[in-house]
Amino acid sequence: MEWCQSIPKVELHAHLNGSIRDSTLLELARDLGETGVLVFSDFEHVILKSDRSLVEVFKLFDLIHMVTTDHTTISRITREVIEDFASENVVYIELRTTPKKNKLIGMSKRSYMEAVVEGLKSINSVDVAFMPHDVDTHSPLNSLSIDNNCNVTPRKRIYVRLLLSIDRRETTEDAMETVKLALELKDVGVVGIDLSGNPIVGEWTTFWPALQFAKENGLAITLHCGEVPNPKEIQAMLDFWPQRIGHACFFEGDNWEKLKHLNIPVEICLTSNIRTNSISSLDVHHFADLYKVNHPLVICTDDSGVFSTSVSKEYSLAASAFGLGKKEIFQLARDAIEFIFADNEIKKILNQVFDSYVTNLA
Ligand code: 6MZ
Repeated sequence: MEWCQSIPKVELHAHLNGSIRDSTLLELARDLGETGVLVFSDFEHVILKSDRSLVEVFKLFDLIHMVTTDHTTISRITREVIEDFASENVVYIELRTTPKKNKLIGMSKRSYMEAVVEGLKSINSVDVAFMPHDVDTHSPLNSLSIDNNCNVTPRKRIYVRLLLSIDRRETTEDAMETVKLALELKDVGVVGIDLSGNPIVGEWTTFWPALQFAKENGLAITLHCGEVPNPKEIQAMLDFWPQRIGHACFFEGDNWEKLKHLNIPVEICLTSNIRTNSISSLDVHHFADLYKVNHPLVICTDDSGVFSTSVSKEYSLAASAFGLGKKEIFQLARDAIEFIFADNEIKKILNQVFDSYVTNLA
């Protein structure tokens, strides 16, 4: 686990509101409890529960969203989530979040995203490079920081890109609004679109026009795909040919073969799949089959807060469950660079980061 923490890592499937620290959630809920908006003890009970079905997870998200409604909180959780990933040596993250509207507090999808960007700008404990032009101005490797006692320590650097999520509860118009916003926010590091939300809600045909529009306009797409058994939808999603998919738990027959044939990278979220009972145990997890045939894979957290996990824990779990050694784990972490949505310049930088880790060990 310690070793998994020490290596550089790439996180490509992390939902902002699923990655909040428990301590922050409880603090926010306590504040709202005091104003009578919610009953704190009910909230505390749900937050600290460790095993949840997929249905319960989505009820929990509704609760989380109740306490993270305002702009200031969105900026705060963005800051904390990025600090947490950077602290375990995640060197590149694509953080995804669903832009939300709330007329009561004057929040639009755009102002929600501006709050996310404010959160990124407010981080000073680590170097955060999220604007596309940051690439030219930063050296790829850790910089140095000097404290009041003149101690020099390397400062961690994390490259951040954003994915805007379409929630499966949304209409075609809502989805289109998110895609247009993503196009407008490319200059602050938005690189793609995610389709997520409760997999038993909504129809693929509702989201297709917006996703197609996104694709035509150069945004990369990742879809939550096969989180529940729905072969028709899985087939339609594969026909759409997204750049990546998340989960892929309930693939069978032709769809499974097609996934392999198309070589679409899969974002694997081990703890999430087990905790939501999508997969009964790691012994039967599809990671093993895909890994065996060299299918492109990336290990991710999904919701590090909700599932009490971290990227390091997920790698450590993969190592023990599938018998992978340090060499294989390091390669797995490094291979993820190929599947990021940011441009080749960033890929080059990330390769240097991994190279320098190896050089420093030698
Ligand atoms: C599908 C998920 C998810 O967008 O408010 N989300 N969607 N499957 C999952 N696996 C368990 N985990 C999270 O983050 C929370 C939202 O992300 C999606 C859900 O829509 C959830 O409401 P944001 O930052």
